[in-house]
Amino acid sequence: METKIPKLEKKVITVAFVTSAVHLGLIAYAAVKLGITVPTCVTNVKPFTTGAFIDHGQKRYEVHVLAKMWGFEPSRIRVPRGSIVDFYLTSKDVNHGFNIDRTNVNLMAVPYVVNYAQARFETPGKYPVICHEYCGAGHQAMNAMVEVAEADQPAEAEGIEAAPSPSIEAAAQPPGQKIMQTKGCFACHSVNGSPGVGPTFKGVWGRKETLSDGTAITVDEPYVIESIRKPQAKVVKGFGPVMPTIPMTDQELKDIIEYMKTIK
Ligand code: HEC
Ligand SMILES: [Cu+2]
Repeated sequence: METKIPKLEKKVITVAFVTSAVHLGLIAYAAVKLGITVPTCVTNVKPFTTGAFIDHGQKRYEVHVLAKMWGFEPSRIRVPRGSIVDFYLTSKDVNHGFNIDRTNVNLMAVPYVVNYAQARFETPGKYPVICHEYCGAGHQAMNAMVEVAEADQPAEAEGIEAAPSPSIEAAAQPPGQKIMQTKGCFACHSVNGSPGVGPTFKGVWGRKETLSDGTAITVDEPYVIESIRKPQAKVVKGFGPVMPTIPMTDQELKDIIEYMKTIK
């Protein structure tokens, strides 16, 4: 027996086909004729920590925009008219927005994620960039500028901070200091001589210390190791036996000792 499709159902099927065909047609039209691209989260670009402006020649530019509280890196770029600019966007801290006036570029800057959009700039003029995602006290002042110049003017970018070289960064914060920060040691120990729950680490290395039982010791490696592994074994006079036993690997202990030697 033949099954007959009811008339109404045929209508519904036709309408559904026609609407989706129109929909797909419009998407194709927007992409091909209007040059609208969908913002994309790219996974083949590693999140970066500084802004960059790269001239690929032939009016093709690549901009790495780093959004941060409360500004953009670069804060201003200038490209000649007719340029095609690839914007890669990430955030250094919290979520920010990135909207370039009079373009289709409207992205979110998300930490650890790189988003991408492309813009073609045909008309000379200023294209203000704003953060359109509330990001804290300085949000309303968070902006940048894209300037489109006449074709014969050179491209340039401003406001890109030089990346601290790894060696300078490492010198600025020794591993031991980092460990003490993450383990919460500085909650009780200062490094500038100011009093705290525990003795200050300023000048701690080689310091003569009197313990609660009256014996005198010198702060050296075995004593520091014992102080950290068994905080209550020797208690410095004038302080309570309140230091917690904080788990620590041998390497972490070593790094801490190296750092403590340097706190003068
Ligand atoms: C809750 C507070 C507290 C925290 C957190 C703490 N300490 Fe202490 N620490 C003390 C107190 C109080 C003393 C002094 C009494 C004693 O010797 O136990 C002390 C003593 C020491 C001493 C001996 C210092 C001297 O002058 O003789 C060392 C070394 C030390 N702590 C290292 C650390 C390290 C490293 C950490 C982090 C992993 C840490 N402490 C975290 C309270 C703390
Ligand atoms: Cu904002």
